[in-house]
Amino acid sequence: MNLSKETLKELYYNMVLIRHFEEVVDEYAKKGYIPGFVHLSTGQEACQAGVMKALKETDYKFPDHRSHGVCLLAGTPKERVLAEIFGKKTGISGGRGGSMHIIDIKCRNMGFNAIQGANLVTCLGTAFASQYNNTQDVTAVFFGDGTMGRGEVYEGMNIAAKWKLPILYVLVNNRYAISTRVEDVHSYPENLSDRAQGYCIPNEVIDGNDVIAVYEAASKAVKRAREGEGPTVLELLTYRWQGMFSGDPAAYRPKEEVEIWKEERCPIKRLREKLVQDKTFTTEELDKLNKESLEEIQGMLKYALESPEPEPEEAIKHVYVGREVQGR
Ligand SMILES: Cc1ncc(C[n+]2csc(CCOP(=O)(O)OP(=O)(O)O)c2C)c(N)n1
Ligand SMILES: [Mg+2]
Repeated sequence: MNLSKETLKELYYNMVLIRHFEEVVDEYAKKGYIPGFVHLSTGQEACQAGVMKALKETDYKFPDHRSHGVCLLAGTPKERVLAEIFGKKTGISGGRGGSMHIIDIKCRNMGFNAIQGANLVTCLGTAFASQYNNTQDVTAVFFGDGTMGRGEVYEGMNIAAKWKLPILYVLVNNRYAISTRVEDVHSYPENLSDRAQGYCIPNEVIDGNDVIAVYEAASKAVKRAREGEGPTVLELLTYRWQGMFSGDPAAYRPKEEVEIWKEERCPIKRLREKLVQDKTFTTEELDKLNKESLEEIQGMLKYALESPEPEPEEAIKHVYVGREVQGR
């Protein structure tokens, strides 16, 4: 695939945007501004930016717990994504969802429900609706290597394969599930996605830190799904730089391992070097994009900090209760 300068620029910009966004979220979580757990995707930017570029706004997105980048690129006003993480009234879920439940049905970001693997079952609904209504929209679902051990994954894949549903499975294999290494829990850890072949679903294992490779593979799988050829599993090999959550010291990982991924395999550094080497962009032009992304994030931060807290009575809105309790 010959990528245009505009596409490469967008891929680069979106990766630096996600990187700086996560840095701000980490900083404010540690300062105590953000309620609840925060799972950061620093180091995994190519997976999110590459896949999202292959989708259109009407495609359904099922993020997981580590998907701020997906929510940021789904078409939602970005400041409302950060405001949601801050639990503010102006957040896209009214501050009720927080980091893990950023939902925007208008942009077809279907949110995450916190049960690992459940999104691989609920995503059958939107995929079936697209097929039934012949809309050619695709459903993309994100999940991790640890989640690959959950039963729902296989229940979902069986139906998706049988009905040839338009699903893009994005298996983000970052080598760890909390503190557990892939090798320690999976009986066949080499290519986790090979299991999909048992359901006649094709899979591809991709360097998840190469945004161009991710974008190209996702585009191919999305095209396949749109044309009625059914689901594909993309396994993206990557690494999370941070611990399981903001504040986790991650002492279970060898220091040298983290250093290799940071220094030698950074997805942003990698694209940057390629773009300069190919003379697509100069370092000054890329620095300017970096600066622009920081400015955009400062705008989001100002909005989130200045936004009001939700009113206490808002807490019981959208909560299902029985008739007699409601009538009280
Ligand atoms: C059914 C279920 N079991 C356990 C948890 C707690 N939990 C949250 S994230 C996580 C690890 C997920 O690992 P992985 O799928 O590799 O994703 P990563 O955190 O590496 O992005 C666990 C066990 C959960 N949310 N749901
Ligand atoms: Mg993992």
